[in-house]
Amino acid sequence: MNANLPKLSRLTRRSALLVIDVQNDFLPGGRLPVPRGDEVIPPLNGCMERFHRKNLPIFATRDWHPPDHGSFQAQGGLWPPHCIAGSSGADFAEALALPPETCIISKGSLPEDSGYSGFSGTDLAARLRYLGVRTLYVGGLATDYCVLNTIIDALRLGFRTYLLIDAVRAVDVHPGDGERALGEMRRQGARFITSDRVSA
Ligand code: VGL
Ligand code: ZN
Repeated sequence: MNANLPKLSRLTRRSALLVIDVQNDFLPGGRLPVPRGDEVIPPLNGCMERFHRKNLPIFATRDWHPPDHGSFQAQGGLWPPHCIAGSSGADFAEALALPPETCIISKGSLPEDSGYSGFSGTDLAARLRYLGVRTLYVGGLATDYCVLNTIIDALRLGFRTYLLIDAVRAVDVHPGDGERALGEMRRQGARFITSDRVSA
């Protein structure tokens, strides 16, 4: 895998950062905790500082579910209730240093839409195109759900897409889900990079 790691990726006018679902309910102590989910915050803060300094766009997605969302166990779904729109569990993590200009993308707001992809039912693709973005850097939670689905859609839409490998963590409902998701993203054309190699 190391052989495939680019040495450095230099930011250009056409780069954007995508921070996926770094919300209280996905952190340790939350309602759908991702193991060590809090560890994505320091590398993402470092990236946000570099993007912000260069005036490059930063998008933060958030899971934003109605109380009767179809992915919840009471509706026959997989998950305990989480990220209910407007609840403190749906707030971004306190330690996440989102610059004020961050564009917030809410998803999963309709009961029947899983909301796993930041592109599903949102204007994210249109906003990126409007800004002339060609290259995406993606980190956040969780590797095997929202990061996976967002990256697959980004690749299908034609974005050059980097996964920030030190800035993602998996739910791992079944052991190995996170690793399988990494394999799938790589097969679809995602490039892997550690956040410290994304250079201003
Ligand atoms: C997510 C499970 C349910 C995620 C969202 O953000 O990866 N996972 N809803
Ligand atoms: Zn959800």
